[in-house]
Amino acid sequence: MRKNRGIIRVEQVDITTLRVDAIVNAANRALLGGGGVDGAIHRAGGLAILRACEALRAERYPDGLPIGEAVATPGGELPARWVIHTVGPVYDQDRNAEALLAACYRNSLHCARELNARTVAFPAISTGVYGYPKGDAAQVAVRACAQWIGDNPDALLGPDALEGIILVAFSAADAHTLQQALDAVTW
Ligand code: AR6
Repeated sequence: MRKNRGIIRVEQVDITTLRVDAIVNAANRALLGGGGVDGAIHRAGGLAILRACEALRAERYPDGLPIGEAVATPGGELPARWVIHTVGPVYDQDRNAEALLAACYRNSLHCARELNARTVAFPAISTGVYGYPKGDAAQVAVRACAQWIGDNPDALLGPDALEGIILVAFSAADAHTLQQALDAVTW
């Protein structure tokens, strides 16, 4: 398992600038944009993302995307090919916030594999408007990704093998928090 450690890494960057196969969006259940990283992704990706989200709402999620689930749209004008939209828990409102946050990471990675994405980048889901404490959220993120890799060894094989999971920090302090969690995880 040790050789798999390098797959997960931390980068301090604006996620909308990343030239990866898929970036994950910390969306809301309506899937129609918002503030924070969601707003930044829709602004940079253009109307193609919004139109795809509207179609998903109409055809698959009339009541909104459930918390913890994930669904993909094209990346529009972003350098990333795909955007995987997931909805994190509101920390002091949703019961089982930890399990729901872990499900966001797990289901987004499943979605990335269905797209044959080799590189996928996550923002720190729920740690902004939704109020999840950053240190706790970093631990959940790192553990969920490490566990997913352990549970899905086939994802690391073949021509479309998963090569990188980037945990994106928007500030130096957030990068430090994520790196500490990554260094501490045992797998
Ligand atoms: N690149 C990377 N990370 C970013 C960027 C960026 N461009 N912008 C913000 N972050 P938030 P949530 C970080 O609030 O807590 C929206 O209105 C930010 O520093 O975007 O899941 C949605 O529509 C923070 O660490 O997402 C929902 O209604 C992290 O992204 C709601 O907010 C997540 O902060 C979702 O709230």
